[in-house]
Amino acid sequence: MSQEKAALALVDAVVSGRKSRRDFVREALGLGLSVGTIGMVLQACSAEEPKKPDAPPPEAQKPPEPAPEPDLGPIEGTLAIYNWSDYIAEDTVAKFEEEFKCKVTYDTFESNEEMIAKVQVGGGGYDLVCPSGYAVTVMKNLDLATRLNKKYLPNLSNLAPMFAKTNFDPDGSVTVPWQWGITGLAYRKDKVAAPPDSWAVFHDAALKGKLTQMDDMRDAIGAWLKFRGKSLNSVVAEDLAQAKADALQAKANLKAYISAPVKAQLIAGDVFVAQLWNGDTMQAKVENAEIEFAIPKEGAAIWCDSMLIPKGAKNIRAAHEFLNFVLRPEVGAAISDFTGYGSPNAAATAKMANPVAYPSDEQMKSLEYQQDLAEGTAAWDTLWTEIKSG
Ligand code: N2P
Repeated sequence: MSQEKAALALVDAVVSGRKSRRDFVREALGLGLSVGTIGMVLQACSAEEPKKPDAPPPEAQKPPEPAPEPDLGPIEGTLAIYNWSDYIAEDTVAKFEEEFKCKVTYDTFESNEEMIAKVQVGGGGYDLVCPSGYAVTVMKNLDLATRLNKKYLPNLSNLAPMFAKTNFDPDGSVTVPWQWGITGLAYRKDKVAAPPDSWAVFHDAALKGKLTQMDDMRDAIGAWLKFRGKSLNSVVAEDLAQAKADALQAKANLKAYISAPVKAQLIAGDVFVAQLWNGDTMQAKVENAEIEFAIPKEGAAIWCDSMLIPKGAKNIRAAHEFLNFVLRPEVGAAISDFTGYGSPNAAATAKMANPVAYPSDEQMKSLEYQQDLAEGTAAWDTLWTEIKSG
């Protein structure tokens, strides 16, 4: 059978219910279908599920009783965590290992796409990963998320109300918020004539070779959409074409597309202005007081990253214990003190000397949450490939 026929047969099997969503994802990946396409098919399946003819009218239906969560066994001896780099206090893992007698392996990634690609193929055997909001939606659609057992998470009550219910996981059934932040501009105030206040700084040829944008599709393209007053979640063809033109014009001035590791170059003075997240900028500022952070006047991305137990995780009890541990006020405060990001944990925030204040209503007007691009993902993937190779 040709690749195309095999793909069509596979889609037919999942649509008609002959194949489980999980088997579909595994086989579709084997056939080389992109994450975006797989997500689209699964979404379409849920949207098209036929109504049973004998089902009572919706108003007569009671909400389904959630099945009681089975008890988790005793804590396992190991726990595998996959998180963004520089995103935890230096002693968090050691303290957990000592108290719970559980050995932690801790790997890091630099983008949601990198993390999802690895988890999809079962790589790493991770028990906890940390997707951004839009990536939680992607992982849910790919059936990659494990339902949490809240009996083991009493410290969830420490979350600030706005993080206890997020738009990507409204009942908190698969995520525990980790940190929230903003993607803006990190700059060396001693190296630029005036503080940058616009994404247009990357079009300034006078700074050629001293500029970097993030090696992250959502952040790099999103900035150019905001620059033109568009949504950073836009999938409109003309918006994307303009973003491509703006991105390529900027690329001529860029030293590199680089994310968290740019901190060293800012500290050394090899880079003057970098697109970067607020917390990583604050970490760099600890090393060099000339580093500042600005939110461009056209607006920027705000996001909340959350911990999630991927399907296939082996150490479920240990994962729950770790989540409940980091929800303790003092542990959460130590994490945000190190990362420089905002804590979704109200009890932790109350313990911090200099917590990141949640943006005011006025500031929120120019900030926008990243959302799953759904059927627009493929166009963004192509655009990003064209920009990077252009
Ligand atoms: C970690 C920053 C991760 C934030 N260095 C990305 N949402």
